[in-house]
Amino acid sequence: MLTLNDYNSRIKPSWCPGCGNFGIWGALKNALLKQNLSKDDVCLLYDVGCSGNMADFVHTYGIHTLHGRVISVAMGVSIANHQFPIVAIGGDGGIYGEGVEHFITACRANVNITAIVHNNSLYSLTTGQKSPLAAKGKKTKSTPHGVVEVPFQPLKSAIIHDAGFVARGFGADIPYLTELITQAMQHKGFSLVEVLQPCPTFNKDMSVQWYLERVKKLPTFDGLSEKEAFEKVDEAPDSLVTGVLYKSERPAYHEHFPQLQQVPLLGQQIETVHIERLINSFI
Ligand SMILES: Cc1ncc(C[n+]2csc(CCOP(=O)(O)OP(=O)(O)O)c2C)c(N)n1
Repeated sequence: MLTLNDYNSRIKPSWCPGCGNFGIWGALKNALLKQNLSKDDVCLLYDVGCSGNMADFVHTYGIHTLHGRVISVAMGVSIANHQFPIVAIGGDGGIYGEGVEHFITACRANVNITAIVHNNSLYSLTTGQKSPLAAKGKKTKSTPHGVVEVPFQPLKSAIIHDAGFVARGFGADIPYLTELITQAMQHKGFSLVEVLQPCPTFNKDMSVQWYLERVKKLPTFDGLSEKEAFEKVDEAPDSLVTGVLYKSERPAYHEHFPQLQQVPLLGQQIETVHIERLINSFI
């Protein structure tokens, strides 16, 4: 009989008191338990950041990757074994900044992974520089006169590129986030769960209270049309929509390859590779 404690490592979280990462950590473990996945039944991959530090606090199969690279490594794991539940965890800096090309590729490819993006609108591990989601004009350590660029639009980008499942949650609403992560993991194809999270240490003007006044839940888990989803997203920052914004039933990446229908790549008989012949073919 699995319990939540089975997912804990021996290391206690080192996040600041009040960090939104605690809620995401709790919801993720709830979602694993709800699906009856043991530590050997799932692979969690982590980016580098306060978010990625979760690698130390969770006890499952896992890989702590490089900054900005969690989605690309997760895609590789998925191509090797698309039947295995795979979750990529990272911050808005890593996934939407340095890793943005991998993010868009995963949406386009509809590769069978779930990405959980800890969105605190900042680089937190490196103590508070702007991220691609920092609002125009926001003063941060690296932008003392205010951010010049308009923010990246991850939810709209995921929808435009027809990702399988696009949702947004709030780190302080653990039961709702548990449901969103569970549904995302069950959905075939690329699933994005972006999570609004306060960073009480470096992003003081976006407190839990600030979020509580703005976060609005969608009434159902059915998903919206592209047009409706865009309209909801555009209500920010006065209203921050949470819930399942969009679902697409198009085939996942691996379903385009007949040779993967029966057995994943990992289980296939691969003929002996003559490495010299292979190298010579490139010369
Ligand atoms: C290739 C590379 N670039 C930059 C860094 C420095 N670095 C480490 S964490 C980080 C930002 C983390 O911000 P985010 O991804 O939003 O995660 P958070 O800490 O907010 O959870 C940066 C720039 C690095 N370690 N490696």
